[in-house]
Parts: sequence; structure tokens; C-alpha cells
Amino acid sequence: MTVRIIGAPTDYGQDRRGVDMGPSAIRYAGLSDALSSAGVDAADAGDLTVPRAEERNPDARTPSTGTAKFLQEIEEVTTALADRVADSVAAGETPLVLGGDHSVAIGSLSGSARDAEIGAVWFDAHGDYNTPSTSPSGNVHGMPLAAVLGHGDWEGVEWANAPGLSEENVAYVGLRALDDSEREAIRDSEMTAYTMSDIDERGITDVVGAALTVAGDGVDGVHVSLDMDWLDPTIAPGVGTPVRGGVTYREAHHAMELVAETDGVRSMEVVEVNPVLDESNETAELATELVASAFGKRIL
Ligand code: 6HN
Ligand code: MN
Ligand code: MN
Ligand code: MN
Repeated sequence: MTVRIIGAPTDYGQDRRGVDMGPSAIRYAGLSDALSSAGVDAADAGDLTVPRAEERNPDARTPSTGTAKFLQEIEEVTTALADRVADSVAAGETPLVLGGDHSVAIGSLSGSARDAEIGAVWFDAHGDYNTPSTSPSGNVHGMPLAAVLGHGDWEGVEWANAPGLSEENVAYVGLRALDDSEREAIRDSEMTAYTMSDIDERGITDVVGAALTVAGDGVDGVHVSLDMDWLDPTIAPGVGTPVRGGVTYREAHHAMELVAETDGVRSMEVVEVNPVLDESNETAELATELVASAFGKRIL
């Protein structure tokens, strides 16, 4: 298996600078060696070119209703990323996108879903299902699933849609911080949502197995989206929107081992690593370890 590393050093999707250094921090933490130890060939395509946020105007183009900051920049980055991801899949590789904030998922998902039907497993504290008019922040990292699924007021933002992904093949794992209108929208949707309470009650093995089944049902492959704020902030402090009560180190590793056991993983991303907020690069190191587990690294 060849894993194609694609860096997406962008922070347009949220307010805290530094997450654009995520791809460097993850590589510095030993990503290619970790992938080699998992027995896969790692091929690094380098980073997308992303202009610095200070050089751009967050309001250059907003949707007809609501707020979505840096939308034009996010279109530039994610449409370029979608092409890279789609090319990698077409070449028989498995693309691994390094964020960057979670807005990069718009590119990963629409690229992975080009000419195919896919599902997605969303490992995250957050639902990322706000729309420009429901978002409390205007930050697009809280909206990528709504954007790709075409949920809400995305007039003029059709470039973000991923018609090959449908709600019934999306499963969340580990939710614990939803905005009120987002909670209602998730309840009204066809998506499957497993919260931290579900993990408490059923255990990580059962929940992740169920999520992978939902995502993989009747599709060509599954996209795995790993937001590092899914983990408890005591072990992953280097994220912009930490939430107490996340999964443990062992739960996270086991979840990624279960991902590796399904042969349907088509694409993956690891996002929201912010080295400026991190402690001695430990969140980037953990991201690296978890990616290795997701691609088959075993203790024995
Ligand atoms: N993430 N729900 C909040 C918002 O601003 O929409 C937080 C989103 C966090 C997004 O962590 O990828
Ligand atoms: Mn997220
Ligand atoms: Mn999150
Ligand atoms: Mn379907």
C-alpha cells in the first residue's frame, strides 16, 4: 500500500494562528518512519501553497446569508486539495491529508468522493455541521460536513459539495460539544452520531465497529477524519478548541487499530494540530502514532 502524504498548511477555518504549522510538526514528529513501521510505503507530495492569512481579507466573499470567514481562500485551498486527493486515489494510493484546521475536510471529502460513493467516520469532539447562518463563530472549521453534504444556506458555495457522500454513510464518534442549532440539525439528519456517553456505555470497540459499518455500507470506500481535539486535552493539548472529557490514549489507539482492520479505507486526514499551543510537540507525536495504528502498526 502506498500512502500519499499531502500537507494542507491552512488556518483560514478558525481564529487561532499556528494550526497552519501542523503539517511541519507532524512530519517532524517522525511521520514517514512511523508509516514505514506500519509496513506501508510513504510518499510525501509536500504541502499545498497557502498564502498567509494576514495578506488576505476574511470578508472578501461571504455567503448570501450568515458568516463564513475566509471563504474565498478556503475555496482556493480546498479545490486544489480535492484535485490532489482525487489524483492520488485514481493512482491507486491512499491519500493522507495533514491539516491545517478542519476546513481542509471539504477538499479531502470532495476529492475522495470524485466519481465514487464514499462514507465518512468523523472522530471529533465537535459536530462540524454548522452553516454560515447558524455558526456562532463564522469559522469554517465548524462547518465542513454541512458544506460537503449541502446542508444549509450554501448558495454560491456549490464548489464545496461532495455529491458522492450522503448523510446515511456519515458516522460521528466521540461527540461532546455541539451548538444548540447544530445538535438539532444532527438529530434531524440521516447521520449516525455516537457521543462520548455512547463510548462510556458500549465501549470503544463496539462504537467504532458500528461507525465503520454505517460508513462502509454500500459505498466504494470510507474517509477517516481524525480531529485531534477528539482526544482528551490532557494528552492532546495542542489544539485550538479543546474540550474536556475526550477519549484516552488506549481508546484512541484501539479505534485506529479497528480502522486498520477494515480494508475499505480510501482516504484519511489528521487535523487541528496547533504547534503554538502544544507542549513539546506531543500532540503532533500522538497524531503520528495514531496514523501509524490506522495504517496497520501492531504491537506484536
Ligand atoms: N473543529 N462549534 C464551534 C463553531 O465555531 O462552530 C466549534 C467548532 C470546532 C471545529 O474543532 O474542527
Ligand atoms: Mn473538527
Ligand atoms: Mn473538533
Ligand atoms: Mn448512499
